Amino acid sequence: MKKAFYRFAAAVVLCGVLFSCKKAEAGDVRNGGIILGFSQIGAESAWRNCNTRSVQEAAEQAGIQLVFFNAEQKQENQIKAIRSFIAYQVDVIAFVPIVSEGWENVLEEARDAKIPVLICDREITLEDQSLYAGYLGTDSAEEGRNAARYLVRKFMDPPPDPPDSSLEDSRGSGEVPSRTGPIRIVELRGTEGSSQAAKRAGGFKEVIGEYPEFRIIYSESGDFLRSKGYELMRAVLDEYEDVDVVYSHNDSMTLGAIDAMKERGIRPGTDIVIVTIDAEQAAINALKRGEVNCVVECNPKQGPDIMDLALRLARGESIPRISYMEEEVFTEWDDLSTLPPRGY
Ligand code: GYE
Repeated sequence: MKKAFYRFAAAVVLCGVLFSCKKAEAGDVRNGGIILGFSQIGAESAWRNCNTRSVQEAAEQAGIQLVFFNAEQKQENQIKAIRSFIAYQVDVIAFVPIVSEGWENVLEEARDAKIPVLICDREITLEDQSLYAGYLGTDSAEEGRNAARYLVRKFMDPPPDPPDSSLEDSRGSGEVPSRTGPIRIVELRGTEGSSQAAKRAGGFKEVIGEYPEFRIIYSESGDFLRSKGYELMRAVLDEYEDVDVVYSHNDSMTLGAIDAMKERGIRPGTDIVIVTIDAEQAAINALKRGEVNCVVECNPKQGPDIMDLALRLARGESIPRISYMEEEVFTEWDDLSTLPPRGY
């Protein structure tokens, strides 16, 4: 009963927020005076929190009235939020689809209300592609390919040991763990049904599948959560004697997996090679300590680009169908001393 009351209260607050915002006059569009409805999926990782901050700060910078709704990892909450944005007739709707499927009906309602929609971060699967104006985010398939390319280099063609022995002290020896038989890979996948999980797995397999020496012995979803990364890694270490590699779809799960390894006296980054995606500060710090071997960047700082695209849509301009963020790959062989703070 209490929960229902709190949910109702939250809805009342949300409506209050929506109706307290003054509907911008069309003439305000030129100086950014538009109203943008933004549905965020939650706060599941440091990456997500940085993504949220980037959107909120960029909206303020651009003078855009932001109606922001956190869906707490539930698609139905995102659909409710989008319907609220339509009811209030915001100028533009932007959202991060927590999963790829199940958006047709609400996007048809947005189209009927003549409100343009921008898809952010995660991708969406639709028969009628005209239901949204464009996508801004990261190339998850390429992130998966880059993770695999690192492993190919690590196990097939490792660079010579660094001439500066101090580098070895500060990080993993760079040694390739001795083993017999296939290179056994454990994959910690992201949220089931999300485009990131599907594309990071697909891109990875596309490259690693070219090399019979590699074998994925275990692949489960940790839902991008540190706690689940820890649980899955404990289960893996109970079940499998020899794990050579952990490929994790995000740093939060990687940090949980490292906790589980350390509990068993396993040296992350040395006994088990670790490749992770996001490039949170904690993962870069682990890379510097030699506890992680490769960090593939997934750039969360999408706010300024989202606002630019939203303003163009509000002016009735067309936008690119796909816009990707710039991203890098950091490995144990790189000089990380000049890397600026990650900010997440
Ligand atoms: O990798 C993860 C977050 O959608 C790219 O979602 C994002 C992913 C990111 O939970 O940390």
